[in-house]
Amino acid sequence: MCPFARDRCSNSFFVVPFLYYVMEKISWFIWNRQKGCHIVRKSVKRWALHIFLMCFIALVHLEGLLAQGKLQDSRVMLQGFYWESYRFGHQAEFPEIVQGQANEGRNWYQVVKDSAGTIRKGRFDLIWLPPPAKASLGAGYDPREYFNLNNAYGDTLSHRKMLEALWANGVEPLADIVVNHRNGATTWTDFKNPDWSTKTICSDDECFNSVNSGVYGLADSLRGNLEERVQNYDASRERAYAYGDFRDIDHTHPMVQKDIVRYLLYLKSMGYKGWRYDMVHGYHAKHIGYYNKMTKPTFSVGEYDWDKQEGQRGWTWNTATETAGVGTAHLATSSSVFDFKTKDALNGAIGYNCAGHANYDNLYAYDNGLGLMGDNTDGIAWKNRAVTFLENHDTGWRTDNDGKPQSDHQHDSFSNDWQVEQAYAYILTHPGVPCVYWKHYFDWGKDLQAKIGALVNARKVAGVHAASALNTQKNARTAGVYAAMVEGSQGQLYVRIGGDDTKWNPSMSAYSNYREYAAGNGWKVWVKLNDAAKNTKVQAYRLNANLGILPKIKK
Ligand SMILES: [Ca+2]
Ligand SMILES: [Ca+2]
Repeated sequence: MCPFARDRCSNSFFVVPFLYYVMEKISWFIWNRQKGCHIVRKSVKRWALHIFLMCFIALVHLEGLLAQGKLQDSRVMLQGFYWESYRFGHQAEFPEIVQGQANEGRNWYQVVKDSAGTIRKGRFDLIWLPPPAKASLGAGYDPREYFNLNNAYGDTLSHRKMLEALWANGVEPLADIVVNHRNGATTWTDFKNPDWSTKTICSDDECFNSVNSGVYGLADSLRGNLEERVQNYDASRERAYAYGDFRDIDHTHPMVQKDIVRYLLYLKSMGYKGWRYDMVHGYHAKHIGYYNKMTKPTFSVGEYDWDKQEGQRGWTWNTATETAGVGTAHLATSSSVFDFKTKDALNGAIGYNCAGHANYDNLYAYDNGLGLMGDNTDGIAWKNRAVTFLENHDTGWRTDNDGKPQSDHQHDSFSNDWQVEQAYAYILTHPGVPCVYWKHYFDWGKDLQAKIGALVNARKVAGVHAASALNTQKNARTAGVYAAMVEGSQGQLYVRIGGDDTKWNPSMSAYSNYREYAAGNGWKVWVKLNDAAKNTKVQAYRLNANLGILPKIKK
């Protein structure tokens, strides 16, 4: 779709002034050669201006087409926080982040800012950051003021400085957009900044049926519409999800739509490039299409109901900002969605739920991958829009404010040994856009950090992307391990999970001229590049360039 590589497109605002500069120089050259010929200089100057304007319009249009990220996306994401991150810097309330871990005083935005160089070296392209709006002292999923970016993770200044550091290190920041629901400023429904009336609350919200809410039994005329019908894309539910903890927002209300677009544009001016939408089963997919069309994120991903893969497909399809495409092409302007099923399948095969006995045979499934990234329903390559991951802030071990584990979060989905290594060896070599969890990369030891880094490097060197073709290896299956050849744009990547080289290595499937790129506890990855000269040694993929200068903050 885009005639340029992504990096060049995203730098168009530098390319265009450069073209103008070149034309200016040419006009100077002509003027100097024909001294005094102001007519020639003027005419060349006019042409330069015309070309400048044409390029500007064309490139702005291309930026728009790139919204949500192109198909065959080759970017890799990092989740830039975990459940306890908001406690950083709040020493009075949280002397310890968790039991035994002192609260050193830096707020979370400072922690991320200080880590920006390491994120770049890990070759991450995208970072999903926590909800940016003012909320209660917690993880931020009860937004109170959208136009106040001073929150539990840090004040507005440290917020901005973190985004600057990420741009300087070539990492695109994604904001966590919580707009299914809102919290009042002081009561259930007194929305401030922006100020919204009860008419923006879905009429079936719990507040209208709760005697202590202050709006119990409020007249229908003062409420919003019912939660929208979504059966056309998710047969498992009649209407969008209503969240019991906070006020469900009516996205059909014009003021809501207008203010959400304003909020997203404000975040863009702050330095965010894209969106991670929270709880998107809570309102109709078409609103995501509208918000994305109006704000042109470079990447968009939604958290749809975890075990509803059919609903995830339907939601993704209905978020498209342009609906002209047929089949997989329709997804070109769609949002991505988190692939919870792949996480669950890996957990059952090589994670906590396998009870210490890996079942590599389960990784073969239907020989097309797992979960949404292995889904080809209706002949569509859904993997293009699947964001794979192993853990997030809502899953695995996590604690209450007293630092003790929550009752339903007593263990991680993958332990810090062969389990997490082998699971990353899977998602970082397979289709989908992989998302690495902060704790795994930064807090689980230098050895795991280096292994994740080597896997990301191998993926990028081979040119593996979200839609890469997957070729599972039958001889490895017979030997009791998992192996696959994944087709990248620059060559072939081979991965074995389980056992050792005697069980499977690429030569056993008659592959040759490959080189080992990464290895760990019961897994190995090799790459063979199309450019044979590059197979003489392990290649290091280039590090991302600076993203430029941040825009002015505009509310
Ligand atoms: Ca509610
Ligand atoms: Ca809702």
